[in-house]
Amino acid sequence: MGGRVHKNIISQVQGPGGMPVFALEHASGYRLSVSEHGAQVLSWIHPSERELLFLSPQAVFEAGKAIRGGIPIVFPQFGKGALPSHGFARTKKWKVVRQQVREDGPVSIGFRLQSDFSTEQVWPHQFAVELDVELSETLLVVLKVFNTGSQPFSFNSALHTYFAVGDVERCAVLGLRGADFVDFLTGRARGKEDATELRIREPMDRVYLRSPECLSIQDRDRLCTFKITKEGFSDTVVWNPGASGSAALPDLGDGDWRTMLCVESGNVESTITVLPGEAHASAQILRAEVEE
Ligand code: TA6
Repeated sequence: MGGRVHKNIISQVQGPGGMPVFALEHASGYRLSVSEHGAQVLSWIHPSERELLFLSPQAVFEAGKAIRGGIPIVFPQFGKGALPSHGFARTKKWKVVRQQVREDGPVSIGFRLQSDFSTEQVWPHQFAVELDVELSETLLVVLKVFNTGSQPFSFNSALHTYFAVGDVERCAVLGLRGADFVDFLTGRARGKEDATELRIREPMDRVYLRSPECLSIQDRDRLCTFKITKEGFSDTVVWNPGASGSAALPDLGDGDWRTMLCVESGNVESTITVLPGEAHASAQILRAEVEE
């Protein structure tokens, strides 16, 4: 008697806080949910029913607030600055503009956020951002930024991906050896990564500059390897707050830092400039190799 038969479907459900959430299911058995709020992937589930993304049990689901976990969209600012941390895209309500469910092939959904009076008050540019999420045996996320105004503008962006891990101190990030980095925990001191396997044994908050397009995360606790391939994102952020850092995050429970690791494809130090009428696209593909 085989397991449950999976079909390619998209259904809309009411998520936490009453937020519209779209549930995607692929014939491979991979499942995913993404909220209209922030166009944020909240969950990505392996056919073995294992959750692959971390979503904080203390996450807040309220208009105007950021959800702690999944894949927050960072735009148009990375980190702290003139705008709220990581920009306004992840706290805005996006619009579903595309849904595609073919008999075979990926299942995909597309969201759009465009400038309005409220965004132009804080960021005086006319833009549209589109996010496409495509589920198959991999998870493809594409971020497109359109300049719909008459003046060039520059932005930073990232897919702030929270990977679910068994124990972050038993994980390693591979592929960063030789990359220059900026360490946000030591006053933006610069260094060069010399580890073939980057281990996370203390709080870490680094941006690796011009990082390789292909990286992997080995979770030796849950026997899972994540393969990350990025395009149009020049940098990679590696972040884990540790016990000390998570104490300052009310939406991250004690000890939960141990079961998450952020490896983020982004344009963090490199700023992207888009001319009027033009667009910039960037993408990441995630693949999970789970030892059953
Ligand atoms: O991506 C790393 C980082 O910039 C850290 O410095 C930390 O602030 C993290 O993002 C979370 O930021 P948030 O605004 O979501 O609390």
